[in-house]
Amino acid sequence: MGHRLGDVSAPARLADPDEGIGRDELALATRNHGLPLEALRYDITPPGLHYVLTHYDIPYVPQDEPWTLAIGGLVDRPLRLDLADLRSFPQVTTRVTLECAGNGRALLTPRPVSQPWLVEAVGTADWTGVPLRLLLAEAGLASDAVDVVFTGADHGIERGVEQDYRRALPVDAATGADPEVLVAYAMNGAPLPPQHGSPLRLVVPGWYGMAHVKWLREITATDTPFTGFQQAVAYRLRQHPGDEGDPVTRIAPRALLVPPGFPDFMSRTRIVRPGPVTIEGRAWSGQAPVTRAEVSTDAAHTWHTAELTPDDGHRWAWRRWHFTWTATPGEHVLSARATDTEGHTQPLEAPWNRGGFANNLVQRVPVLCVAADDAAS
Ligand SMILES: Nc1nc2c(c(=O)[nH]1)N[C@H]1C(S)=C(S)[C@@H](COP(=O)(O)O)O[C@H]1N2
Ligand SMILES: [Mo]
Repeated sequence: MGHRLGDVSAPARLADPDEGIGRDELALATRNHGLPLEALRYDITPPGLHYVLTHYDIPYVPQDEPWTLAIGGLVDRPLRLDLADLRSFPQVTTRVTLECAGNGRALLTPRPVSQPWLVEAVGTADWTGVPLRLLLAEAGLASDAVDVVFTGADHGIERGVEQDYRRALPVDAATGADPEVLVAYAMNGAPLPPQHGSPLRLVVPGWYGMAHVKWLREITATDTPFTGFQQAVAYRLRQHPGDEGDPVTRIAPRALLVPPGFPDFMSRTRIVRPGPVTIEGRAWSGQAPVTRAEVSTDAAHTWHTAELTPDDGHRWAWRRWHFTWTATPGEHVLSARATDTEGHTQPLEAPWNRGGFANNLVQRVPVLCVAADDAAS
């Protein structure tokens, strides 16, 4: 490992002021698809509509191939567990809204050149697996462990550094009971699909996607903070290349609209008819439970309280909200905003950092209201 094919100290590139999305970004965007926003209607995202992000290749793991999860490092009893071993532990199912930390990146100016998400890097699933804290207890986690490192089976190069996909959690987060981190073997009651980490992945409720290591094959406890690429170089909030930057952790609040009406093919502008229009969407926050969703129907952002569906106990999943708008002929901009119990909410100016992480800018949805009689036939 660590074979150098470039310069890791070279920062990721920012696009020039008028530079369009490049072929390299397009190549990533075709592999890593988003949630079609109309699928925000479902409580649980149907198979295939959940967003996908994979840095390197999806490992080829035939269904009948044996898989071993190794648990080692600073533990009293290193373990090697196959899927049957994992199924013998208590099983927990948690509904979790997963969002990529890079969601919103392509809306930034200047644009960090990477996976160019607009707002659609999100999805919700019921994940089933073993609580990580039980596995670490079984292995006898040492009291001086500070980080728990998770290694995926995928391998690639990032800014010249060859590596396995690796991320760590601080011991407190790894052993916590609320949220409870899962080593998951099922998604929506079925074995994990290849693109979502078959046969095993980590699920860290409330945290941005990078923490949920897919194709999980190794868990290692360490007595020093993990300094791998995805921890110390990527996923930090930096204004300048030399900044140490705070680590990206929990999901900032966000609300999105189910696109109202119907779209214009190229511009994606939404067309609605005059009169009452139900505006609905989802709101979530990994920082604290969402308590408020608001809607604005004017460009000046006058906020109106939307109705949140009653809390159904799925703390780590998005909540539905709805609002009735009386549409009048002409052009409009619709927005929504989520606020959580700790008062975190969404900004009207994009929070910029070099990686384009955690941009939870309020969404703006252009809508054209026309009577059916006036519509082109
Ligand atoms: N092994 C591995 N795990 C990974 C990744 C990866 O590239 N390799 N990508 C991470 C990122 S950045 C995100 S956003 C989520 C995406 O999970 P999904 O594809 O199941 O939606 O997986 C995370 N886990
Ligand atoms: Mo991500």
